[in-house]
Amino acid sequence: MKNQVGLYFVVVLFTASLVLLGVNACEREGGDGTTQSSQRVTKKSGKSTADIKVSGDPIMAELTAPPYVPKPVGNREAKKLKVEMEIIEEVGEMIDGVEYVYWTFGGTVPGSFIRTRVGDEIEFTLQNHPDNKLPHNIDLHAVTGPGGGAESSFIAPGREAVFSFKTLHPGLYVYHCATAPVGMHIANGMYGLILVEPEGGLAPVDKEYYVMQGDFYTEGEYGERGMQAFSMSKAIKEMADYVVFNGKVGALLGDDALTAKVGETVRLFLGNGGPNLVSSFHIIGEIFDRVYVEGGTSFIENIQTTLIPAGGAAMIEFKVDVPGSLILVDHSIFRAFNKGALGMINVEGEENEKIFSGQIREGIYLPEGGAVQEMPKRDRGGASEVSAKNLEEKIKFGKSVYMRTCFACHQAEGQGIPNAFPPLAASDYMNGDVSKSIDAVIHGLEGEITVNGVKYDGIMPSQNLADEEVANVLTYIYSQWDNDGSVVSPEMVKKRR
Ligand code: HEC
Ligand SMILES: [Cu+2]
Repeated sequence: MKNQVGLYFVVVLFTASLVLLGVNACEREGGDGTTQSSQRVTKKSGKSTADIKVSGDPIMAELTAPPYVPKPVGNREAKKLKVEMEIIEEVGEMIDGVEYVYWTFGGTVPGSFIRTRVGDEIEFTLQNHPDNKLPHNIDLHAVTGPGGGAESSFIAPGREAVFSFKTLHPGLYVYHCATAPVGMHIANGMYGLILVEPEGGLAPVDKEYYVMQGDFYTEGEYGERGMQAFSMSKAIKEMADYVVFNGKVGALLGDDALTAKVGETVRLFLGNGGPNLVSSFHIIGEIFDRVYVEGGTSFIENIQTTLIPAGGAAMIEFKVDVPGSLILVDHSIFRAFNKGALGMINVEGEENEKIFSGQIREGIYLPEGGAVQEMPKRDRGGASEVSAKNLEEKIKFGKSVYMRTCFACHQAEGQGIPNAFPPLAASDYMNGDVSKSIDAVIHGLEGEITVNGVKYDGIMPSQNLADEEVANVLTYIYSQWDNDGSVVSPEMVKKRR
């Protein structure tokens, strides 16, 4: 926090120059914004969207925290819509055991979802909580006007600013803080989405969700415990430690996974806050029926992976046809399995063999040959991990190792994946013999094994973990999912090396 005093002056200076630049660049260009163009004319009436009249009393906008979105706009007339949003700087968890100071719009990353329709007149009140340390503002990409509202909304802690704008273009837009250093405010979580529905609303679907990707830069490596400060140097080099959906690792996993039923249509409002990385958004096990490219009004069909630029958005729609887990990833795939860009949609319902048969034939495909592979050595730069003081801490630390190393194969509840990865939940293989479990982790495991009466013939790579990490992760697993509660010590692990 010490350098934030100096930072404050930099912020003020930068913002002042931004204001100047903004005015120079945008002054008078577009005039009152009523210029006719095909995009700005409503389909129904052929009128310029700037001329749409608002009717009735002003209404308060419903704002929602991710992954939820407000009720659809539907058929309603254009209105005066009041949006009230509070900026909150708060400590949150990036992944179990790793704390981070997030700067947020509305207390969440991404910030509250705003839902409007074209022609609405929005009266935006931005409040900067008195306990915050820094001034902030908001630049909404849905705004036609200088800085997207940034200059009009620049406020110190304990103050509020009110400005208004009319939504001229339907689409899905990013909003973000634009206070200098802009990159840092965005890197700390200051972004969200605002949807401007076309006249008459979007077509109805069964489920709608709000998912936004972001990259984070911490002083410590991925998973290094404790309070982690923002790293400006890594951010400048674009070396992200975390790439996540909805602000943290696992925000859309386990109990927080999204849900749908077979036969339902799903619409995802996707955004990418950046600050740096472009997302190759993909869902393992699904093809997008429609993608509203870059959040605009035209769509393309039958898409596998869609690019979402930093500071951009996309709207995707698909029908879920078979039950199972669909996996949301950034298909720049190390981000998914090593930096956190992983989410899940659990689909419930009847199997449909015509669409997906499950397994017909089992065989092993080993492109790299049959040898057990080693995970690359992790260099912690000499930094030593904090040791667990008691059983509770062992389990807590163990869970964090599990979520970053074992989870991708053995799954969140240790249930494994049929025919590929054996379960660790109620595993008779594990509960029979602690040393066999230790061996599997430190030496890897291959060849046919039987777990709870089912044969597996896969390869588990040896995991490059310290003795204490192995002890903790196994103690965690033994404490969960109907396992026998064995406690594994670093000494026991050392003996098996
Ligand atoms: C890349 C995928 C992968 C990862 C990551 C992985 N495993 Fe495994 N694991 C496997 C496979 C495959 C087997 C079965 C090997 C065989 O068939 O011989 C297995 C087997 C096991 C077994 C014995 C069988 C059972 O179900 O009880 C244990 C215990 C185990 N893994 C623990 C772990 C732990 C702990 C971690 C994390 C530190 C981990 N694994 C990470 C793929 C993985
Ligand atoms: Cu800010």
